[in-house]
Amino acid sequence: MPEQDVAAVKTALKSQRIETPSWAYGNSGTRFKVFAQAGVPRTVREKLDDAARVQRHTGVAPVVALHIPWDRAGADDDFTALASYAADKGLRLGAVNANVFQEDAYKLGSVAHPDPAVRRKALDHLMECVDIMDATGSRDLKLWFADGTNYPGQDDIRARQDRLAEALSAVYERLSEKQRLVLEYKLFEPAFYSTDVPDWGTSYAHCLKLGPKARVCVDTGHHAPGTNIEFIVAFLLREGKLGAFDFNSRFYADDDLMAGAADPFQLFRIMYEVRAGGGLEGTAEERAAEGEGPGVAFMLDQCHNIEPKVPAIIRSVMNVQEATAKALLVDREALAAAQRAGDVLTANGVLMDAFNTDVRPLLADVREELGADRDPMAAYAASGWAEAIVRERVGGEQAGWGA
Ligand code: AOS
Ligand code: ZN
Ligand code: ZN
Repeated sequence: MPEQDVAAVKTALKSQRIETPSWAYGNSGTRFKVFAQAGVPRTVREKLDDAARVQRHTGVAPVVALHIPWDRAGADDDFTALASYAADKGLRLGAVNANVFQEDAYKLGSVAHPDPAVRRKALDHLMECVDIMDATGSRDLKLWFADGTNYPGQDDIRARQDRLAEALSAVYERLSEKQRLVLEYKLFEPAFYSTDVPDWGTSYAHCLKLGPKARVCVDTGHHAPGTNIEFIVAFLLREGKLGAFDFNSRFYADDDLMAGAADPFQLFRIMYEVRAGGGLEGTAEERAAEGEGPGVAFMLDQCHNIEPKVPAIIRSVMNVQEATAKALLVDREALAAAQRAGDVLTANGVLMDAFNTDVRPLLADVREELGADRDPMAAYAASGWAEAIVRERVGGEQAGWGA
């Protein structure tokens, strides 16, 4: 590869920002059991301390997504102070994830609930999340609704869409010009008959009506098996409606395993479509700048139930980077020529050549140039952090998935 091309690939890799989820640092589990790990954060600040380690070793993960109420900032809920704490650690606070699924009131849904009092309660929480975004400087409000029904006839599917649209529109109006909402879809679970935002088309249709500050969030674990996620990505980017990823791996349903662990080839195909759609262009600042800008947020949304959490997150960041590097190595000119010529095998070969390239040495150079570690996993293991947190973090328990 010519030297100037290598330089361009490195520049793109250095400007990528991978956002880690605060909840991945805490205890989580399956519906059967939460296996508590020693040394997990007891406070949101300790989650940021762990995130700072991930950033120190990788150099591309300086953003941390929050979850409200799991990440209450403290007795006084001072999110401005939390943002400065993050800044002192070389981090910034990212997407604010709302939670309208963990209270008894939400048994039959939140913003689509048949009872207006429950809808009001849910909307109040979403508005509070925007207040928090004002304090933290976060751009994105991430909305995932557990709303749906378990039985045919349980509720009116069309009326639920009307209620959902009403809430979304109220939240949209509350956003500043620099803020966005990203609407996540999920095929099923916890609802098993109908889900109110089950797929990208539903999310897209709502976002289109809302306006330019509303985008779709693609969680890679939220589709039927066999779904071509890269097609969804290509389509949404083309329409200017791809807002964010929740990266994770799945073998069966919403497994929330480490990104790139189950199917690195799929992650590569997704990242190739991101690249082809212009999602890797510009500087990190340009992409993070404003509500109506082009920025796609590369977030992780995963739970580390049996593996140690900080290195699992480091591994996930590296896996996303590897897929990105391979996507950037695709020889677009050769690919376009083969496609024009209808040369199926050559076109496929161009993609496979990039996928089969060992990008680890390139990424080691990128990290070194960023002042991070060539081998983040080894550097973390040698750092003593894992032992220190077990020694120091005694007592206390942070709320989180299943905890
Ligand atoms: C739930 O299945 C979704 O993936 C959510 O994005 C996510 O896990 C949640 O927002 C964390 O609160
Ligand atoms: Zn998600
Ligand atoms: Zn999920």
